[in-house]
Amino acid sequence: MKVFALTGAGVSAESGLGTFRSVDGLWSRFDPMRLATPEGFAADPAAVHEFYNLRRRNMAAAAPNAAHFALTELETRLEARGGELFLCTQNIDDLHERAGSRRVWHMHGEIARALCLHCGTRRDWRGDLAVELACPRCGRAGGLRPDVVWFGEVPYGMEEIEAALEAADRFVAIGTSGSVYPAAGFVARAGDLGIPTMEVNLEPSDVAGLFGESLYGPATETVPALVARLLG
Ligand code: BV8
Repeated sequence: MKVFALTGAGVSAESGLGTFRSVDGLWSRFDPMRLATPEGFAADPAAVHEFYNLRRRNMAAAAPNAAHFALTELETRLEARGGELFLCTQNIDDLHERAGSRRVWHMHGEIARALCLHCGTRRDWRGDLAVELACPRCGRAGGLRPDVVWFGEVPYGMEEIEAALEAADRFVAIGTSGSVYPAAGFVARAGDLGIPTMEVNLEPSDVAGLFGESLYGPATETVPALVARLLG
């Protein structure tokens, strides 16, 4: 069986990382158009670096939770049966990897990587970023940014994601509000392909009506239950 799992901030919520659209969420306290767009970075790179430096430190201090570990077990057990888990995450944290997931598709990039706008180099970067830092590759300062996909930028790996959707036997969305595209459109694509779909979330998302099934509750309870059900 091939499972396509799309995860969002809700899968990391119980690890203590903030979500975006909850009442006290990130976008209620910080303006995404000022801090998560290329224009915002060009206008005030120091403010953007401060925003991501805080989140990168929070991520380093956080630990994976039972939902992350359950998805690692699903990956291992499906592969043992000749199946596959395509784990596509909107999250920029590394909690799936730290829980042992081996193939994680970060369609919105990774906060622990940096991109140099001068030379295009991408590399792991776990410390703070700052305007005055020079790129280790080209030596120029002022061009390092978090290697994440901002609003108005093209998500990573859309061709591979489409191929994985077409090959999937199941589509599951976990911990996402279904409010940002193209990720929020994946369930509609799965429906067009005739793939059974399930929403696993704390509450109905913006696209809840497009799912064939749903399982509501905290991810640390619902995701292990989902995995047990998928593995029969
Ligand atoms: C694109 C990375 C073209 C950075 C993010 C006008 C101008 C420009 C663009 C647009 C426009 N109108 C529309 C667009 C497109 C735009 C968009 O969708 N805008 C929205 C606002 C309408 N999209 C883009 O710009 C994208 N690019 O369109 O390029 C293109 C497209 C296709 C092909 C070629 C070209 C790029 C968008 C990426 C932005 N980057 N993140 C960073 O992290 O700082 S977005 C960010 O928010 C996430 O990555 C995620 O994608 C999105 C939603 O977040 P969620 O993960 O869903 O989190 P949220 O808080 O919203 O929800 C959490 C859920 O968990 C809730 O439902 C909650 O109930 C649940 N939950 C909470 N606790 C728990 C729980 N569930 C279980 N257990 C719990 N304990």
